Amino acid sequence: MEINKSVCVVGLGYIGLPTAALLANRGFKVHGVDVDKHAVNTINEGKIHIVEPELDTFVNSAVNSGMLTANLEPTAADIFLVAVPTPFHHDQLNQVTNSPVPNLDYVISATRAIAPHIKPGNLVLLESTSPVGTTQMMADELEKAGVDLSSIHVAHSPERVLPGHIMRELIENDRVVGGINESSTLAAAEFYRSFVQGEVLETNAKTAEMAKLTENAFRDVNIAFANELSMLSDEMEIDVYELIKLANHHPRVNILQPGCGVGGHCISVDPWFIVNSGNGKAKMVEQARRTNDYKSDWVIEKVKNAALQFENKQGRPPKVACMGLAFKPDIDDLRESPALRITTALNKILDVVAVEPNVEKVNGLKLVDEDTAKTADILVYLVAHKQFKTHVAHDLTIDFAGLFK
Ligand code: SAJ
Repeated sequence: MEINKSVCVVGLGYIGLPTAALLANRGFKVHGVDVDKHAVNTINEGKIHIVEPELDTFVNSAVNSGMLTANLEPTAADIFLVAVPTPFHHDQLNQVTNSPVPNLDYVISATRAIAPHIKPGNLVLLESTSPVGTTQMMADELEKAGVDLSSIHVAHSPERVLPGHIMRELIENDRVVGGINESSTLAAAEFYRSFVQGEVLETNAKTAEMAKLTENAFRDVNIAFANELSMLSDEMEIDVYELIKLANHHPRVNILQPGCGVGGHCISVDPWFIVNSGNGKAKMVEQARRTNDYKSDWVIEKVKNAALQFENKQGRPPKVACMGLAFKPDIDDLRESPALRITTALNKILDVVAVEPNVEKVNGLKLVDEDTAKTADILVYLVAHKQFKTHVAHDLTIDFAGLFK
């Protein structure tokens, strides 16, 4: 079905590429843009540069039908959809809240790149998870570049899809849309209703931005509670998995699972956006972030202690295998990964090899296959990848991934 509308998707990563491929399969003519030449070439061959179930089929059919092309530069279109990273500045702290400062450089450069192509009647969408006020900042940036804001629509619709389930969730999830004014909200809602099966909920840009940050902060707080319980249970010699399972039998209790920390570009980053603009009021959100980060330090200490005990007993330092480096099971994404941080830290002080079935190489680490890893003295399970589910724990297995619960 040809919809006769064109979309320029800026950023062909974990959100932009699935969205571009989905839109192309739904009849939109899609001009994808990325600064990464390798990504552009791979997509134009009908292939993908990231791991995500079903994405290859969508991209392949979109490229073969001619409805999706990948490019290095934007072009004129009816709709512009920006899905670029919004990380934080690793080297800057907010003076008031002592929290990381969001880095909006990619949003600004994407906005500047599309500005010359914008025409009256266009709809500009920001999908990147962003601090409150970013959509308005984007509109201001367009105005500075000479775009007449009264002739276009600008709105935020945060992506909410879960890596590993992106293609299904892009269609099925409810969507929040918020414009910089009423007509922008309506134009954005109409666009999303054309391909989303879930409900499309209308609000303003600031509330839409905060809604997304709130969802991820909620999950971070809940996981921090689980991680705190895991450290308390260790003190009390209680099995935390049994504890949570029992507590979750209560009809109004739903505690998430402890792990080796919280990673990924979303949950481990977005709550800081709230802290950064919260003027000291986001105390619980901040503590959750710190607790989840601390859990990784605690894991490092546990492994160091186990290694010390081994050395005291055996008279030689142990060989340690870290199992899993991705930020969560069955993906290849290493962004803000606690498992990678833990393994890198341990690698500096111990004899470490690592297993990551979804990645071919990681600078500075010795990657080995599962069988080689199993010959190590201490096995540290950090991520519950499906490949590890048949493994058997031995005396010197330390499981932070809940595989052997
Ligand atoms: N984790 C735990 N225990 C749990 C669940 C997760 O330790 O019980 C850890 C994971 O191992 C991982 C981190 O939390 O390190 C985040 O994983 P996740 O699966 O909770 O979430 P993400 O980051 O993959 O995706 C989240 C989702 N947000 C919510 O569930 C509220 C997704 O819907 C968002 O679209 C995505 O962030 C995003 O892009 O913001």
